[in-house]
Amino acid sequence: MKKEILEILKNNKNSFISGEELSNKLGVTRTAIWKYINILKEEGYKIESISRKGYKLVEEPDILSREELLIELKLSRFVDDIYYFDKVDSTNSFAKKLALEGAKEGTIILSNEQTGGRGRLGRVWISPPCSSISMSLILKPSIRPWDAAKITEITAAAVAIAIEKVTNLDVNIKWPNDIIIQNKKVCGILTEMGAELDNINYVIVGIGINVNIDEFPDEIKEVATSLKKVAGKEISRKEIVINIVREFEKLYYNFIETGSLKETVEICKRKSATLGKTVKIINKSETIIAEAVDINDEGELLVRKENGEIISVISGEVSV
Ligand code: BT5
Repeated sequence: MKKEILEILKNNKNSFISGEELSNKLGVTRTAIWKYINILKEEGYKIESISRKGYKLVEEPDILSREELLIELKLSRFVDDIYYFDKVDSTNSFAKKLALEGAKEGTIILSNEQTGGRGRLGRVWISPPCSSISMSLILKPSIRPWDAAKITEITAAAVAIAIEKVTNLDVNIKWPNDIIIQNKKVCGILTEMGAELDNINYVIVGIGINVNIDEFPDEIKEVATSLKKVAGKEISRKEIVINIVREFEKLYYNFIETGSLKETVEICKRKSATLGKTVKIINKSETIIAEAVDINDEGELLVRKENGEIISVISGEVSV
């Protein structure tokens, strides 16, 4: 009911709608309407109420509620359902649990705060309350397990474009999973999957973004930045999330339906912070120093080794 009331208020933003009209439209009492209006006000929505005129939405807070996002993304082809938590250990861990219980592709999990946010290889991802985005997408693509790395690139391209659209900042992608601005990390992506030998059961894409963080802990303050720090002003988390989903679904369905990564690769190349640099590739068995020369149509990084040989890298640790 809260979602329906909010949707009507948003559609009539800055004009009054009477309690009677709301109660007729939604088939509930005016007291019930009043109760939900008060809940919305407590959440930060500025709603004017004048007797005989009704209610008018004047200002919306930057909150990532399920209702708010479902309304904004109702035309999305991708979104099936949205879970929103105030606090969770890790949205990726929660998404995995849901995926195993049968959640559909297009289920999105968001949390205002993570207490056990994870990076790759068991590393810690710091996601403080109110100022970061922690989100995970559940995907159930019919692709081969070795193609799952492409999902990371699709996500990186989508996040880069979404951040640029909302902030106008110049964003770069550090292959394969970091989004950086002015050489500092603003977003990390963690792709995990449940698969059999030749069949994927689910893919979870986790996205962590530093949006309005003012200060970072000592361990990461040299390497991390936030959108607010670079833009010099608060950035709407809601706008970023909405734009990520919109950009992601374009690139994702394009890949799923045509098998082509063309658009994603084009974005990853254009925004690359890796190409042309000397990189260190750390695999389980060896460390290679090489020059990053290209990203091929499959999204693999092509590097030239010191002996001139060019090899492709599918995923792994790459440091510039
Ligand atoms: C990543 O790992 O960059 C993937 C981060 C994915 C986080 C999302 S949040 C939603 C979802 N749920 C989760 O539990 N995780 C995902 P990696 O490339 O391994 O980088 C981790 C390293 O980045 C750490 O070892 C720190 O050095 C650094 N780091 C940690 N928190 C950071 C932050 N907030 N901003 C920038 N760097 C950070």
